Amino acid sequence: MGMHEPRQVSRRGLLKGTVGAVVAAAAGGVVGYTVRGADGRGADEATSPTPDDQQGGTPIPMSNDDMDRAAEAVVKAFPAKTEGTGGVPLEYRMESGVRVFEIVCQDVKWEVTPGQKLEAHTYNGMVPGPEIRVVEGEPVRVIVKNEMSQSTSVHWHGQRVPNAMDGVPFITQPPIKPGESFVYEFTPGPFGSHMYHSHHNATEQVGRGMLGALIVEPKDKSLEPAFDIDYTFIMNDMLGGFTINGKGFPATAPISAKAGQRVRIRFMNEGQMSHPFHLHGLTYEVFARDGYLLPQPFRCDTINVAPGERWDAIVVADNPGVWAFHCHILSHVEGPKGMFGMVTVLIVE
Ligand SMILES: [Cu+2]
Repeated sequence: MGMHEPRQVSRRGLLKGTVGAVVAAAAGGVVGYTVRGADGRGADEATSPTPDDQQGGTPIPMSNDDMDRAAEAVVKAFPAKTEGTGGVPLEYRMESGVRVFEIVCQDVKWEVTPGQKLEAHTYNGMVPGPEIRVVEGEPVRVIVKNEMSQSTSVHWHGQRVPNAMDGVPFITQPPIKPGESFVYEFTPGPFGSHMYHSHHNATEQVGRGMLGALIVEPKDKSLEPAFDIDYTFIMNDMLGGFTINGKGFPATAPISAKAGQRVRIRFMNEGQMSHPFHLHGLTYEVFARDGYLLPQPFRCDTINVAPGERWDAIVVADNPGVWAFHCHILSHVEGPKGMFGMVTVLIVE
């Protein structure tokens, strides 16, 4: 897909050294140009995604009316139906006081936007992998079976696990070869919003889907601020381009709240670029970074989420409407054919 097509190579050559997005007026209409790399990484960046021609460097000759029609059509298509939902809570069983989870690493086709079915590496066939929810201090066992054609491993990102459970091949364990299993055991902590992901051939394996949310609830729930609804946004920027929870706009999921509700949003970045998430019309109260409570929560409307980081915010739904909610690196979200990638909405009813 995308990044391997010759079209992309010529784009990179054409635009090498160009910075930012350019929309140039041309005789007889408007020619839209978009350039990846608004975050400074440049147009020849090798691992960068390009889900379709909306964000590459090829000039798209479009009349103004055509641009408006395309922008309207993609918004009207939202939320578009695609096969597969990621981040589904993972069931567990109790064995002698231990919460036991099972994960199978599988190669599947994953539909990122309608009709865009791509080769993915997954946990239990979904992107992101299933949400693992545990409680601080209550032991867990995760049995990982590898049914892929590549070796793999699982790293518990943000957890203070015993060294042998850290999931880094040749540093703490041998790789889990195809057909093999590995059993991870640890006692969760610190609490907060954490992640799990492959630590083997990770550019490809994490890029193509081997990531998930590891949510550690505090033993003492009063330590975290109160909330009514709990949403997780995991960002990635390889498989099918710029995604929230494994989907690109218009297939991203809208989130909603009733007036006055306190909405918790857990931002997690499993991608290779920073993604500053901007919420229209409302305010974040950011209270934790990487699970750790901030000494003083702060307010803002744009929170930069660097690769590997997690940020937790409360949004008080005090302004009714359908509010755009998106990464503010514009080449990750909007081009001449309208919005794509890391865009969703927060509906306040
Ligand atoms: Cu972004």
